Amino acid sequence: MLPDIWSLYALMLKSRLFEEAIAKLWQDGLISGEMHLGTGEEAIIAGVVAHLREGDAMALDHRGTAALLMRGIEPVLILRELLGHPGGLSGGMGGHMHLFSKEYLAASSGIVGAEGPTAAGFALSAQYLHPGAIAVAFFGEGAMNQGMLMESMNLASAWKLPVLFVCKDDGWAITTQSERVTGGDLNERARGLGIPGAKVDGGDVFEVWKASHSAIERARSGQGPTFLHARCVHFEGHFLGFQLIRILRDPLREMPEIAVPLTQSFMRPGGAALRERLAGLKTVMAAVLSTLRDPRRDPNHDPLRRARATLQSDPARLQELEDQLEKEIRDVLASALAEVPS
Ligand SMILES: Cc1ncc(C[n+]2csc(CCOP(=O)(O)OP(=O)(O)O)c2C)c(N)n1
Repeated sequence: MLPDIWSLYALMLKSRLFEEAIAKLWQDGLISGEMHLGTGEEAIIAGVVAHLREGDAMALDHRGTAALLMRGIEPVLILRELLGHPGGLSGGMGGHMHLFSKEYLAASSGIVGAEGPTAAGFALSAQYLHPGAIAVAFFGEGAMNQGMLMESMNLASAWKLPVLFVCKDDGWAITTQSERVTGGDLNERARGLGIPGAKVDGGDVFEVWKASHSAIERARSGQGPTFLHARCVHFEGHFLGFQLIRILRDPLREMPEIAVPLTQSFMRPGGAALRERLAGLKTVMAAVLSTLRDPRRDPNHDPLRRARATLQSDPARLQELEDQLEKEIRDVLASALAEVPS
């Protein structure tokens, strides 16, 4: 079986356009609070979600919007939710981190690692009540250091639960570089629990599609869980307005904001010894300089760009698809905003 390249690209592009619209609403102040987008994860989500069918479940993290949209949930319901409208997916009370759909058996949570128990619970119920159905857990690599995810993977293995554990690894947990706080190799860790693992390029939707195809077939046929480790890049950093990303994009504007308070605290009389101050300064400068080689600066990591390159042989069809999806998202936006009091 081969993937349908056009429909995978359509899923990814729709999600990107939708999240770009969300970013604009957030920047305009219409969405309050933090906003974690999944831009950069589209190939992972599309490559997995394309295999789901009725009765399958999804447990999502704080970047759940793309998966819900790709699964088929009405985008207007999601937007209304983010806008705090009572007609939203969770009655306007959940916001972007607490999105639920009973119809599609999907639940998101802002508690890092909670995707593990949620997916294992869905899968346990499927094993008894709907054999052949499966559950997917999407989480970041930071969640791999959370106990409850490990406990769920252990039980999923022991009970041969039909789960696909998908680790979307961008290398960062907010401002912590995950390699500094992670022991060993994540696939080895899964294997230690008796779960076979695969490493894939999370920017390549076809690779993700192929790996998740066999993992999901394995789960459907009662052979138990699989762990998929997919590297990706979060182009917006941890959340919208993330300072390191602002520095990457506009260093001349952002640097004075850092340099002035940094100089003031360095020069302040009293307090830490000069040696300690210099060490602190060195750490901050190293963080800023590391942004020069940051993969988030490189558009070649963009999964959409990579998928699009494979479709260039039919430019007319590509244009038609892109125009149609842009119109669809414009209409969604207009319809959600029409109900928001100005
Ligand atoms: C149990 C728990 N601990 C800490 C946090 C605070 N927190 C929110 S997001 C995040 C980083 C998660 O990193 P990762 O799992 O790699 O996901 P990413 O944000 O990179 O997609 C942390 C520590 C939380 N929400 N829940």
